[in-house]
Amino acid sequence: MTLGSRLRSLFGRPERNLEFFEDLEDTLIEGDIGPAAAQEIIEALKAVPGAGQPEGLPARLRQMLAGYVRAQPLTLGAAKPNLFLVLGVNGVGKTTTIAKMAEYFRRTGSARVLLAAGDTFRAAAIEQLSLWGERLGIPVVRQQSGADPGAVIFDAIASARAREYDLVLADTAGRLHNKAHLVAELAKIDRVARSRLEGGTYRKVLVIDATTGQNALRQAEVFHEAVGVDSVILAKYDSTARGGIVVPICRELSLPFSFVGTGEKPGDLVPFETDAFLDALLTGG
Ligand SMILES: Nc1nc2c(ncn2[C@@H]2O[C@H](COP(=O)(O)OP(=O)(O)OP(=O)(O)O)[C@@H](O)[C@H]2O)c(=O)[nH]1
Ligand SMILES: [Mg+2]
Repeated sequence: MTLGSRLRSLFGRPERNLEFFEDLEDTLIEGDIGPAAAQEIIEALKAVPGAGQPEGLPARLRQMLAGYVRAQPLTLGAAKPNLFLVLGVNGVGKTTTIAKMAEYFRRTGSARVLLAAGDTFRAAAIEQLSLWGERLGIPVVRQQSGADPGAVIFDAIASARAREYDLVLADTAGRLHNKAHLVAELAKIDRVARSRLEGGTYRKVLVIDATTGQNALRQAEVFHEAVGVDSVILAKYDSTARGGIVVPICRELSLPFSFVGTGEKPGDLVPFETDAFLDALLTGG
């Protein structure tokens, strides 16, 4: 059951007693809101005058959740090229999200976009990105499988500068199971990126999969600690309305969300907006 449908049945109960608040807390925790936020919310809701009355609590709950959620658009600076380095564990939707972002920035900002095949590790990752490039008519800077991802991104920045591209979207491999290696590799890419960009906006963008729940918080912690994440994208917020994990990521790590992925096609990416997110979270399903 989705958080939305569970909340609907809870709020349909006539009583606002201890049991109601306990069940509400459990429901929020099971909805990935996290125990700390759930507890804060319950305390605050109980303290609302007339909390025993059936009315008013859904709106107050929504208001509290809105207070945790941070939305911040990803935007391009005037200096070229800008670089968005796309991070995340295997299968969350990095490569697809890159294709969608390319399409988004081209459509909304007339940006000239270049893709960098920085996932040189997974078999077929370079081909997958190249295929997106062909479909969208967007060039892809690539080297052979197994190449140094830092070198690929170095090349991509040089190429973007020479050809006056606005934005480089760089793919990376998501090897969370080998944390030491991941940290070392990302630190190296990060050094290359910072040393090669001349004033362009550089953002490290983490993709999480809305359907994975609590695990996504752990992923965000690991990547944030490793290289410092600037922005998070919530992918796969279409099939289920599971997305409560946004709350602890914003609350505990102070990270903002920039986009929501809502499907597998290039157009299936929209800017993250708190109201739309909460509509889907609280009333979806
Ligand atoms: N429904 C849905 N599917 C998505 C979304 N984003 C990505 N996918 C699908 O999720 C699967 C994995 O996407 P990829 O983009 O290959 O993920 P990745 O993180 O690059 O994966 P690796 O390269 O293996 O680490 C693909 O089947 C995508 O089509 C989304 O927003 N909604
Ligand atoms: Mg990929």
